[in-house]
Amino acid sequence: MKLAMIGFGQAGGKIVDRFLEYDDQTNSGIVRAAIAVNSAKADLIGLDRIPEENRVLIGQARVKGHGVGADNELGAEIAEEDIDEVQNAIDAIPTHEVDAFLVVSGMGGGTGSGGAPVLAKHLKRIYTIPVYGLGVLPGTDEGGIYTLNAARSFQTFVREVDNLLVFDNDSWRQTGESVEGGYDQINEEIVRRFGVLFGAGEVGDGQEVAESVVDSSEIINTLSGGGVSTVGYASEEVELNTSGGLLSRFTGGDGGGDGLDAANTTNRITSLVRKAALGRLTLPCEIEGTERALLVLSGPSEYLNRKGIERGRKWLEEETGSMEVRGGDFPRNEPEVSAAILLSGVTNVPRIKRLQQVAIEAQDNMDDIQEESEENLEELVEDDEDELEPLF
Ligand SMILES: Nc1nc2c(ncn2[C@@H]2O[C@H](COP(=O)(O)OP(=O)(O)OP(=O)(O)O)[C@@H](O)[C@H]2O)c(=O)[nH]1
Ligand SMILES: [Mg+2]
Repeated sequence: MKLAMIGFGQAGGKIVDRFLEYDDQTNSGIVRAAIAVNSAKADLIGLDRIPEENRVLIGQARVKGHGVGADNELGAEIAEEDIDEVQNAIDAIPTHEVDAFLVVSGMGGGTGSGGAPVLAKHLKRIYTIPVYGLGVLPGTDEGGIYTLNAARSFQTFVREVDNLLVFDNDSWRQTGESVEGGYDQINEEIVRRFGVLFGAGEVGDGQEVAESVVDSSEIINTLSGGGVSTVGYASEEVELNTSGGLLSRFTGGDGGGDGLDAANTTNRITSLVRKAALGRLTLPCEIEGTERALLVLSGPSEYLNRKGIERGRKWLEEETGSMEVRGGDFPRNEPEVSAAILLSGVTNVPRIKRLQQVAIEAQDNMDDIQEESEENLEELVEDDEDELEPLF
C-alpha cells in the first residue's frame, strides 16, 4: 500500500529516511511521500533522503532550532502552534494517491513524543484515509524522564491514531551494546518488518500476481478497530530459480503439487509462521487474545503455496483465539522465504503495564523532589533573611 510517511523528531526522521532507502533498494513503492518535522535544525540537516522542501522546522520562535530537550509538553505545544507549517508541507504531496498516513516517532524524547499525537489528531480531523502511528519505545536504561515521556505519549498517541504499531528499543538492544550504538541495525529491523507488511499490498509492475496475493484493503481491515499492533518475522534462505522454470517443473508448476517438494514447501512455511509468531516481536506480548492478525508469506513464487499459508493461518487462529486472521502471499524474487505476521489489537502486553507503573513512580518521585526542592530553597533563603535585604 502507498503511504505518506511523516517522521516526527529525530528518531522519526531517521526511520522515515531509512524507509526511503528500503524503497529504493527493493522497489517496494510504499513511500509515496516523506516528510520530516523537528524542532532541532541539526537533525533535519542530518537526513539523507527526505527532500529538503519536505523538512519542516517547528518551534523556531520558542527554541531557536535547538530541540526541546526531552520536554514533551513543550513538544506538543510547538506542534500545535506550528501545525500550519506542517500542513503546508502535506498540501504539497499527492494525498489523493495515498492509502494511509504513517506518523513515525520515538516516544521517549520531547519533539516527537509530544508532537506526533498532536499531528495525528490534526490529520484525522482533515483526511478520511486512515492515520497510523509507528511509535518507538525507549530502552529502560535511558532513564526516568524517557520512560515518563513514553508512557504519556503512548497513552495519547494510541487514542489519536487508527492503529499504533509499536517497536520496543528495549527488547532489540544487542547484549553488551548501548542502544545508541545499535540504532542503525535496529532501524534496519524496523524498516524490514514494516516494509514487508506494507509492501505486500503493493504489487509493482513486472511482479507476478499470486493466487492469494495480499491486498492493501486487507492490511487496512486488519488495522481497523484500533489498538496496539506488533509484528513478528522469520525468514529462511532458499535457492533462487534463475534458470526459468526448471524448479517449478519439478514441483508441479506452482509448488502446490503432491510431490515431496510440495511437502517441503508447506513445512517450510508452517515452521516459519511458528518462528515468526513465537520469536521476538517488535513489541513483546502474549499473542493469545490478539483481536486480528495478518500473515504475509513472501519469497519466490515457487516456494509459496496455498496449503502452507492456509495451515499457517489456521495455526495462528488457534494460537491467538482470533476469528479474524487473514493470510496471503507476496511474491518477490529474492533468495529467501519469509513470514511476517501483523498482530493487531494485542491485549496482553506486560511491557506496557510495566512502562505505565514505572512512569507513575517516576512522576511521584519527581513531584516529591519538586516539593522537597521548594522546601529546601525556602529554608535556604529563610536562613539568610534576617541578615540580607532583597535587591527588589
Ligand atoms: N529505533 C530508534 N530509536 C531511536 C533513534 N534515535 C532515538 N531513538 C529513540 O527515540 C527516543 C526519542 O529520541 P529523539 O527522537 O531523538 O527525540 P526528539 O523527538 O528529537 O525530541 P528532542 O530531542 O527531545 O527534541 C529516544 O529516547 C530513543 O529511545 C533511532 O535512530 N532509532
Ligand atoms: Mg532531538
